[in-house]
Formats: sequence, structure tokens, C-alpha cells
Amino acid sequence: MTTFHSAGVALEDLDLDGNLDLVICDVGKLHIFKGDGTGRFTPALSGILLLHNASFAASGIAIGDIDGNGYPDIYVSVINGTNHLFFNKKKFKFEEKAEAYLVADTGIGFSVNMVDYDNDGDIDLFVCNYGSFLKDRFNINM
Ligand SMILES: [Ca+2]
Ligand SMILES: [Ca+2]
Ligand SMILES: [Ca+2]
Repeated sequence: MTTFHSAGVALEDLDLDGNLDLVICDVGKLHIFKGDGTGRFTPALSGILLLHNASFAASGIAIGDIDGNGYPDIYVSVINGTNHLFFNKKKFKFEEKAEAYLVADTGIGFSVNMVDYDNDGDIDLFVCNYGSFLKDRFNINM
């Protein structure tokens, strides 16, 4: 069995086949497993999403359809580096665009969440950073 240095995990149907898929944080990467609906998971086609630095420790995951194309996108907090935003390009392929969306936060990231905070139909992002609430980030209407 493979060992991960994991903090965060998430379940979401990333390929819209009706079965939940699994995302697991690790150091330098995320692991993605495709679910078959019976509780079994196998590595997805492109089963690893690399972070910008191999030493970055991914800690939290939030999933939501940020660009409105129907496919769930992934936001990842990083303890010792820049947070990442992966857009779902279908078939388990993803494109990282945190800087373009002004959410490449460099705080000591722990928990993250997505919710439509102001109820305008657009997903908002909350990033919880260790050490000070003043360092928490709240991005409305990504
Ligand atoms: Ca699925
Ligand atoms: Ca999307
Ligand atoms: Ca909103």
C-alpha cells in the first residue's frame, strides 16, 4: 500500500459519471482516484496533480464549479507555499490558474471552503491560514 503525507481529502464526482471520485493531499502533489460506485477507487487517467514545488505540503481541499462549465474545480491550500487552483478540463485533466484568479495565497494554509456567501450565484472562497485571523482570505465572486 502506498503511503501519503496527507492532511486533506475530498470526495466529488470529477468526471460527471455519477460516481464519487477521491482527491488526497500529499507533499508536492495531489492524488486523484476514480470511483466505480461500489466503494472501489483506482488511479485516474492523469492521477497526480503536481504543485509548483515538490516540497509544498498540500493541506486542505475545496471543490466547486468556479467557471460554471459543470465540471468541479479544485482549490488546494498549501502550508509552506502558494495555494493552487486547478480548473477541471474534463477526463481528469486539470489546469492550474491560481495567480490569474488572484487566489495564489501564500499564508500558512490549512482549511479552505467554497460557498456562495453573498447568494449571488457565484462561488466564493474562504482560506483559513494558521497564525492569525488577519491572514485569512475571503475572495468573493471568483
Ligand atoms: Ca466520477
Ligand atoms: Ca469547472
Ligand atoms: Ca457569491
